Amino acid sequence: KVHEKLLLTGAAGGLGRALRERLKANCSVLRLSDVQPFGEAAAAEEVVLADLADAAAVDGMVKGVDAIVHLGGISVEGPFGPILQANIIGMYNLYEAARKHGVKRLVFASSNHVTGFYRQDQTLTADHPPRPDSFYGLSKAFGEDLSRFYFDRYGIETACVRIGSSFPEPKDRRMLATWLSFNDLHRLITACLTTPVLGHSIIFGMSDNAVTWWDNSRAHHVGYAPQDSSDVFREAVYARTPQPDLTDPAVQFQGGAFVKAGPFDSR
Ligand code: NAI
Ligand code: 15L
Repeated sequence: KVHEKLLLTGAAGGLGRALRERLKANCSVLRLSDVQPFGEAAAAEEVVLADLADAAAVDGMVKGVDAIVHLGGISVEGPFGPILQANIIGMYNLYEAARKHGVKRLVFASSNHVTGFYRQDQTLTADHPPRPDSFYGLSKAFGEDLSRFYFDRYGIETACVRIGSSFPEPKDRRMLATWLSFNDLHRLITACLTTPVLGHSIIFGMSDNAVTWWDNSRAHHVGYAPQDSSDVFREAVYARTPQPDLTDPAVQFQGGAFVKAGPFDSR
């Protein structure tokens, strides 16, 4: 086991639940955290409930771990207030705690919505500037910059994984390009946690899909080799979904429906 104690935030969420068993192979003890209760700790597990917006709670959550997989936060578009608390102030609290407690490596669940306003006929590398499609995407862009600052200033390494769409199966035509299987997600996180020199890396979280908008050539040092592909679902997805309307922004842009969300009157 490479890590003694690994912290997984967002453990009650969709990806947290998918990774709970898988990540046991990566560490001796898996500390699970979320703001909402999700049951008891099993053997070789710890459970710590914490709101990411609460600095003292986050400090306690981080103390004693040697690496962090950070999935916690608001995972969809919505009013700015909750995103500010969980994703922006939450990232600051997490990295301050990591700095104080000597955590040297994190994997941050960033999102394809950092670059959601690029068109679907553009292929991006990690060198393309962000073009967030939402308050949510903006908060992930902030998280990428914040983690880069903590690397440049304090040497804390982070992999910003711009997850595409990680669900059991691709749900629509867009997800044929963006799909990331749970097993590939685990492979990617494992690669980020174990590669000798990670630095501050941005990597697109996708399976080996034939249609893709992203090029991971800036991240060969991570050593991620996807083994799944959305291609096996293509026929079924085409059969159950309508012909795309090419004038629809959700079809033109990589972010899909996120590019049309809002506006939100309340904060
Ligand atoms: P999810 O919404 O199912 O899980 C997120 C978890 O974070 C929830 O259990 C929620 O209770 C927790 N959380 C929210 N606010 C919190 C706070 N203030 N303090 C502590 N915990 C809080 O989302 P999912 O799908 O599991 O995604 C996990 C991460 O991956 C998220 O950061 C999301 O933005 C990112 N991501 C996921 C993608 C996907 O396809 N599933 C795609 C791109 C990014
Ligand atoms: C995300 O960032 C969301 O967390 C997830 O729920 C999906 O909407 C995904 O992006 C996507 O773009 O499909």
